[in-house]
Amino acid sequence: MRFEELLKEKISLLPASRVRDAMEYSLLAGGKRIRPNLLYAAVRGYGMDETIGDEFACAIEMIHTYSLIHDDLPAMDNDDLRRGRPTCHRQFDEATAILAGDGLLTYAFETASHAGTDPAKISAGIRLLAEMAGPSGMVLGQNLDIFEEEGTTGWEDVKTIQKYKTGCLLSVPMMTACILCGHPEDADRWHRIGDMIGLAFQIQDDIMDVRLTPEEFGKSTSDSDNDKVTSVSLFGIETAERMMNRLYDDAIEAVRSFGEFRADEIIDMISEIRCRTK
Ligand code: GRG
Repeated sequence: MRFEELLKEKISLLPASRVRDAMEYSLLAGGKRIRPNLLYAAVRGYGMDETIGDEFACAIEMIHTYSLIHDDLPAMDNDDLRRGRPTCHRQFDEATAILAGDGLLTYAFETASHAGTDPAKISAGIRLLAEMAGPSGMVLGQNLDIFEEEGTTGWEDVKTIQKYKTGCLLSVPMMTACILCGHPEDADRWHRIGDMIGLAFQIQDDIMDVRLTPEEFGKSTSDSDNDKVTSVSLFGIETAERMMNRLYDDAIEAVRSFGEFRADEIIDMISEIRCRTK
């Protein structure tokens, strides 16, 4: 609730325009807010007040939303449904959707730069966010997914794509939290944990893509329609489910073995993500 208000407030600071309306339409469309919630849970796990993560939590959700808007475009997945509503380019038009994605991406960094903490931490957080979202991270994953797809035949290829496309943005909340809380030495461990959660999350997406209708899923179930190579197409649903459970178990075990960190809340969150139905 507080986070929804925070996002609304950030958008309200922008001048009124069609692109602002489109940014707001997609950002406030009721996403699950997994990434900001992971960031807040990690900040609290370090014993700090969650509000120190506000600007970065908003920034990460803006970047996530931009990636969904652009992924849905005709030049990419050409999807009609997202977060249970028409995709941004269907609701507005293609040019506006491109601008809304661009606007969210750039505004994310502006927002993060306003975090009320030590400038060295802000700069490290911004650098991390750019690395994880950009051409060494999520953008690379999307590139591999779109252009290497014909050569993608095996699980190792699929895992590499998902590590970048999904894992990076699921690692960044905990990595950012450890930077903001003064524990940058934990970043690599969180990265490995985020990768496990990202792969488990993607396998779960693959399973839901074949099990659910677009209405139940809240987005187009396009992977199975497009004959994409996924965990389910390679191994079948039962094996994919076992792999997913193993990854979530391993991620929980890795969080539990953190020394000074209060792990309960992050573990509860991972368990909630594991039980998600959309
Ligand atoms: C366009 C650079 C660029 C990247 C796109 C996010 C992405 C990369 C593609 C979307 C397709 C996809 C299935 C990605 C992997 C799983 C994923 C990120 C699902 C959506 O995340 P949720 O379930 O969504 O957290 P909500 O709507 O709840 O925020």
